[in-house]
Amino acid sequence: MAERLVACNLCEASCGLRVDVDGHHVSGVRGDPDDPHSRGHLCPKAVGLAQLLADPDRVRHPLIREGERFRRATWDEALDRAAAPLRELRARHGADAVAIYVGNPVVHAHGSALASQLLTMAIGSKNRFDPNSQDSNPRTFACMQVYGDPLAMPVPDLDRTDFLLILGANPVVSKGSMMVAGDVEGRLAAIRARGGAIVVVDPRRTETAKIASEHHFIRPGGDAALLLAILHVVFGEALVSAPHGDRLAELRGAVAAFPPERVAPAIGMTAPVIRSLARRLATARTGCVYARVGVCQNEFGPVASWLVEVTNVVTGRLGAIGGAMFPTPAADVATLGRILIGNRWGRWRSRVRGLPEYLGALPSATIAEEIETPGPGQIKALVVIAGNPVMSTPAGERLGRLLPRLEHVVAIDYYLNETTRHAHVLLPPRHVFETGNFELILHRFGVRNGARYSPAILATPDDTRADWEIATELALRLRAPRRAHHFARRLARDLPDRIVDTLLRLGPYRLSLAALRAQPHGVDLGPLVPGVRIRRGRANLAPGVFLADLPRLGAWIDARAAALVLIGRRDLRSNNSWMHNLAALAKGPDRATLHVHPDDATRLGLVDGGRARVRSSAGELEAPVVVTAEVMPGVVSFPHGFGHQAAARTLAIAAALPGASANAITDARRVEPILGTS
Ligand SMILES: Nc1nc2c(c(=O)[nH]1)N[C@H]1C(S)=C(S)[C@@H](COP(=O)(O)OP(=O)(O)OC[C@H]3O[C@@H](n4cnc5c(=O)[nH]c(N)nc54)[C@H](O)[C@@H]3O)O[C@H]1N2
Ligand SMILES: Nc1nc2c(c(=O)[nH]1)N[C@H]1C(S)=C(S)[C@@H](COP(=O)(O)OP(=O)(O)OC[C@H]3O[C@@H](n4cnc5c(=O)[nH]c(N)nc54)[C@H](O)[C@@H]3O)O[C@H]1N2
Ligand code: SF4
Ligand SMILES: [Mo]
Repeated sequence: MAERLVACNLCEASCGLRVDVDGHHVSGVRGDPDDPHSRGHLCPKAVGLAQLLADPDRVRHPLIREGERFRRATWDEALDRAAAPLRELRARHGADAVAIYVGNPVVHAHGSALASQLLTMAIGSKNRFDPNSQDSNPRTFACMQVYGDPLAMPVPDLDRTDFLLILGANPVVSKGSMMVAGDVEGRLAAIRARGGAIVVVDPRRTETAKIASEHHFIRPGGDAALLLAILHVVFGEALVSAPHGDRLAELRGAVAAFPPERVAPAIGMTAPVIRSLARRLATARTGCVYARVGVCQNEFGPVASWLVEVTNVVTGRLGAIGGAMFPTPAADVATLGRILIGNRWGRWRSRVRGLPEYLGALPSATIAEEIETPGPGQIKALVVIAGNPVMSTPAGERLGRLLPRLEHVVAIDYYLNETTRHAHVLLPPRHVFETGNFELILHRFGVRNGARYSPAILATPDDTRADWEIATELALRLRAPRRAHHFARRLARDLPDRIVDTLLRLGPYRLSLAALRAQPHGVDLGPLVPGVRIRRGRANLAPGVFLADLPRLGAWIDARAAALVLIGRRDLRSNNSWMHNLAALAKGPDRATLHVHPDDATRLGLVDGGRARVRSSAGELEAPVVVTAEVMPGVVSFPHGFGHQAAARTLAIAAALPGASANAITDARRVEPILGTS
């Protein structure tokens, strides 16, 4: 048995692990106290990551569909069978007939991230989808508008801030999002230990709220309104300090219509609380607003995300110690992103509903209708890499019913999940312990600068291949003449590592992959450096696209809607729709429960431990009820990613778990108007 050092890549925390390896078998997983970033921290999912190696349901060789069944195939046969119909459909119906969905896990591995981009380019379709339209699009869009680049994203300087306002994020469970912080709970606890304050604003009293100094409920979707009211106070009380902001006067004019007294009743807060928040935020020695998924996944996500940036800028926190600071990554992915994807919005629109492209992708809310609606450009085939859109996109259940109608589906995934079970060809990737990894994208969001190369620690006994290799082989079959394959293959081999090596060498610390390999615990590159590293050095505080959406927000505020609103809930032993097939994470009480406030329970005749029927404009599900004052009145909470019964034949443990899919009742028609975020 030997101890190996490797990083977990399931979430942004990137915990350094010590793994006991016995041949192909992992017998133990511990946190690595010598990892300067994660400091020995880990969560139960690390054990799940090890169990993934041994999961009997994980696919270990290529599969080809024969009627209702799959049979084992060689890689050559499977790749040919994957590519030929894609070429044929493209020739017959045009490139847009082949759609591609790129799932969340590719963000966490440099080889997979580049693989997904290579496949996207090889397919060349306008119908490219990813989960960002349920996730981060409003955030990156706000950064693009305000700072000029979607990845020019300031992160909270957690280790030095005195006042942290957290909106719509639950880092104690999620471990941080677009905020890469090992041992995030320890870093948050340290804020209070040194006399600082954490204020959480969330419709649920979350695990993070419980370790904060203060928690306030907010009506879902209310953050944009709250921030306008905060800015109203900041301007009104002359607390502005915006050395890096342009168009301050327009911003001042825009917020004038949103005093706390107008906003408060609509968002379930009070004007004195809003005023106090504004004053403390603006006058704390150091301070920062941090917002994530809860602020994006609602009808005002883009405006709210813009106002988060603006609030940090006008309170003088941008690029300041303890404020919202720009990391200095060792290898910067932003340039690569500009070249490969282009920082654009609205280059094309979805065929049926006319929703805009953003960063090369259309909103996932349009997939089903693009499959369903006949005519030129209709989707006939789908390639899925590392995703499960049936579980993760709005109207996912409807998508599940449509997939069998497609002429061809190719999936690159460990599992035959609710989506990939409809594949005609399944191409299984390697486990991260078998491939080596550099967190290329995440270092853009580090609360401290650092870098780490995580080597392959196991030789695979399976007939699997790395995502990059699979993508290369598919791309060759889609685009290159046979005689060029041998040469192109050689050119592509190790290309992801070579790209990372080049970026490291060009980077500010003049590192290299070899230098990182020599530092197996990872290297700490110091605290964030003050300064505003954005184009022109100025922030545009008043982009027209957001100002134009304010009347809609004003109408929402004045309407004071009262309908029950559904929000999500993440769980420590769950990772979106997957990792539910692993004993270490599947055990324990049912998590797919509906949290209901006691007042609502009484009104609706619901009892703790009973069942509720939840109906939306899109569908219906049934869930066990937990009556709890931890959600605010008028709000119910239900997690996504559960309800695996449809995959009973291929996900034995997950399918035995109770639960229903939240995305059976999210309505694909209900998106915000700027980006089409669900
Ligand atoms: N254990 C675990 N960790 C994960 C994941 C997982 O599934 N499980 N998923 C990973 C992924 S893909 C992501 S993107 C990140 C997300 O990371 P976070 O953004 O930290 O994740 P959430 O826990 O969804 O936090 C969102 C919070 O917003 C609140 N909320 C909902 N609507 C509103 C609103 O309108 N306003 C406000 N202010 N709050 C609102 C919710 O109650 C919730 O507490 O987590 C990552 N980490
Ligand atoms: N209602 C509701 N819906 C949501 C959310 C919500 O809060 N509420 N959250 C949204 C968010 S933030 C996200 S990010 C999405 C996630 O949505 P998706 O990305 O569509 O789905 P995941 O559940 O992450 O599934 C990932 C799949 O990738 C496979 N996989 C894992 N690692 C690898 C790998 O290295 N290579 C390959 N090829 N495959 C791999 C897994 O087996 C799994 O099948 O869900 C979104 N959907
Ligand atoms: S917090 Fe858990 S899932 Fe995230 S990197 Fe650490 S061990 Fe992995
Ligand atoms: Mo996400």
